[in-house]
Amino acid sequence: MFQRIALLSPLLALAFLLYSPSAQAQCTQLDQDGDGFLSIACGGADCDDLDALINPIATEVVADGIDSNCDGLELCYADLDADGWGDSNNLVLSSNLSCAGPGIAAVGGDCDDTSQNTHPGAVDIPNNGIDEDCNGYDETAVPTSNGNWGMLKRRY
Ligand SMILES: [Ca+2]
Ligand SMILES: [Ca+2]
Ligand SMILES: [Ca+2]
Ligand SMILES: [Ca+2]
Repeated sequence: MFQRIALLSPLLALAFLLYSPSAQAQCTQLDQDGDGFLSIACGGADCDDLDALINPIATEVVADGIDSNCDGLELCYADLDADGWGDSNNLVLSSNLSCAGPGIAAVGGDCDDTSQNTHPGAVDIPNNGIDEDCNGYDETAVPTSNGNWGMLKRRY
C-alpha cells in the first residue's frame, strides 16, 4: 500500500503542475525570442514569444496574414470596387487577418479602384486610352506593312 502511494505521489504532483489553473504554469521562459517583450502567459504583451519579429512595437507587414504588432488587426489593401485587387496606396486595418471580406483584399496593384474592369490581369481594350491591365500601357492597334493589324504598347 505504501509503495503504491509513493509511486502515485510524483504522478499526482506532475498532473497538478500540468493542469494547474494558474497561468504561471505555462510561463516557462520570460522572453524566449529575446525581442524584449514577455509572453502573454508570463504577463506580457508578446502575442508570439517564439518570433522576435512579432511584438507590440513591430512594424505591421501588409497582408501577410500575420498580426505582427499584436493589436489583433491586419493591414489590408482597400478594394472599393470589389474586383479582388486592392489599391496599393490605400491601406486599411481589419480584424480579418486574411484580408478577405467586403472592401478589402490581400493583393494590391489595382491602378483604378473605382472600376471592376481595371486590375492586373484584366483584358486591355486597345486604343481607348485606358490601361485596363495596370501594366502602364494602353494596348494600341496599328496597321503593319503587310496590311494586318499589330499591337503596340503605348505608355498610358
Ligand atoms: Ca515575439
Ligand atoms: Ca501583417
Ligand atoms: Ca479593386
Ligand atoms: Ca486599354
